[in-house]
Amino acid sequence: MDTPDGSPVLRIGELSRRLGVSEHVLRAWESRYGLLQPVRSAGGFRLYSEADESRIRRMQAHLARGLSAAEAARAVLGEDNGAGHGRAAGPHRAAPAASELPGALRQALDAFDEPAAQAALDRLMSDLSVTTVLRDVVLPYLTELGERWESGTASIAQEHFASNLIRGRLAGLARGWGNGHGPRAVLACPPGELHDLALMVFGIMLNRNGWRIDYLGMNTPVEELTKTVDARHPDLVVLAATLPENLEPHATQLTALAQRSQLALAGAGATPQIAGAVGARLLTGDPVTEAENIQWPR
Ligand code: B12
Repeated sequence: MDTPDGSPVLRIGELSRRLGVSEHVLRAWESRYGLLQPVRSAGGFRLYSEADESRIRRMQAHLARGLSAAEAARAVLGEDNGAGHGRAAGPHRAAPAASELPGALRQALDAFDEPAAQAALDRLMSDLSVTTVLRDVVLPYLTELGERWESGTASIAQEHFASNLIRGRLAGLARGWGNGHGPRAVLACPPGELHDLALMVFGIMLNRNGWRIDYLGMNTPVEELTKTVDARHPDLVVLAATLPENLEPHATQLTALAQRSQLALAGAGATPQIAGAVGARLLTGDPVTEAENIQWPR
């Protein structure tokens, strides 16, 4: 079968095999960025054209050059429009202002301009989904901030100002995450660990998938975590650490904890060695993706 412009059509499985991109990711790029524009078969299946395949190949090339997913998608759609492929702006089209907003956010945060930073975040939140803002703007921004801090191009004050402002916004998104009837997750950082922003992002996304969150946050004594697990009977416990030295001294207690509840370790400090030693699952991906991949208990 052919599309109206005469190009051959593919089912999603075939497209996925040709491109080496999972069906899950292809669907996400379709719904999030409008990169795929399938036609429907008589039986209602989505059918993809060579133009769709070309857009995904260009998306892959942009990602390989280091663009974020949102930037890469915008570049691909911009190329199509520039080349006269002119597609109508649909509901999935990335908002034009969105790609400039991360720059505006960075500038505002660097200048200690709280109202401008909040306004940039407000606009990002209204133009894009929470998932996209967290995964494609907030997390990359934090990583870049750390690199600038390390290289001396961002001061400690700028880093503190920015991370506190972002933490406030995350706390807003987290509000009510203990409500509901879904499975329960206890989230904490081990003693000495103050990096909890990624853990908050993980909790926000997990809650959006129906989980209830008991958030203990940074610097939690392992005995307290264990008591909480005994009292709350969570379906999952996630401990996040950026620094391995904050997990290693607690291996014995964590081994006992992993026998009481499903335990997962995450963050740069969670090594395969420590996870293997204590019998915990290791979450190696970013917090948004890992939260999307956590299955509900049966
Ligand atoms: C904000 C920040 C702080 C804030 C934290 C505020 C808060 N409430 O979290 C404050 C000011 C407290 C802080 C303090 C310090 N920090 Co700091 N900090 C950062 C910064 C800029 C962002 C951290 C962050 O949230 N990143 C976002 C996450 C998503 O990125 P990531 O950590 O790379 O995580 C990846 C994965 O590991 C995974 N992941 C991480 N956590 C989790 C959790 C879950 C559940 C999942 C699924 C996945 C996951 O997702 C990411 C991939 O997408 C980073 C820079 C950076 N590169 O991250 C430095 C950074 C982490 N800090 C660093 C350092 C050195 C420190 C200090 C030791 C500085 C000092 N001398 O005092 C202290 C230590 C504090 C402590 N005892 O914990 C170093 C760590 C280097 C190292 N590995 O040894 C970094 C990398 C900066 C740098 N480039 O040097 N910091």
